[in-house]
Amino acid sequence: MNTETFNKIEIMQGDITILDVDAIVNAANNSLLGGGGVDGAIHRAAGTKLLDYCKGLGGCSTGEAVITPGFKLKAGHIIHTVGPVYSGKKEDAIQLGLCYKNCLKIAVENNIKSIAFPAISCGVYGYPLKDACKIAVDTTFAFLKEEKSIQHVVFIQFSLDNYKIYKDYLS
Ligand code: AR6
Repeated sequence: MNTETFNKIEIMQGDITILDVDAIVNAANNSLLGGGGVDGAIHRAAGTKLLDYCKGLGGCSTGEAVITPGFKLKAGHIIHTVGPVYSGKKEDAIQLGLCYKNCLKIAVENNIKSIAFPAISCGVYGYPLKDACKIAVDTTFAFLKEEKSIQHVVFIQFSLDNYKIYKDYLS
């Protein structure tokens, strides 16, 4: 597995579902009832109790986040957020920034010290990875500057190309 550390921030290449962190983030949809991509992988790895639990949540708006137990995952929690479907408009960036910020806020509220993010919106939802990477990293750095309780943030990329984009930006 490729990995590199920049202070509290670590970038990795691999599968988010196997990470041993306090919380992993799911790039979900508004229904929270599962889907493809990282959402599908997380539901498969966490087991069917996750879907049962999500059915009781009543969905999630774009840019917001909700927390559930991790069930069968090593991670104790899953923070589900819904990224924007990329449209090329200014609001995309605002909503994507809110996803990162709201996940980090929920993490603090739940005493989570380590959290891993996939590239929210960068699969089915079509967000260009370079732009999304900048938003993810800048929003997280700004948050960590103000809020000291989170010790470790992982940005995990499935593909080597995406990993390199994060590595270049952080370097
Ligand atoms: N570990 C880490 N990253 C992953 C994994 C994994 N196991 N699997 C995929 N990725 P996507 P979105 C990467 O499409 O664009 C779902 O159907 C993937 O390569 O999962 O926010 C939901 O239900 C990509 O870089 O999420 C929604 O309907 C990134 O995760 C919709 O897709 C995000 O890709 C959300 O679309």
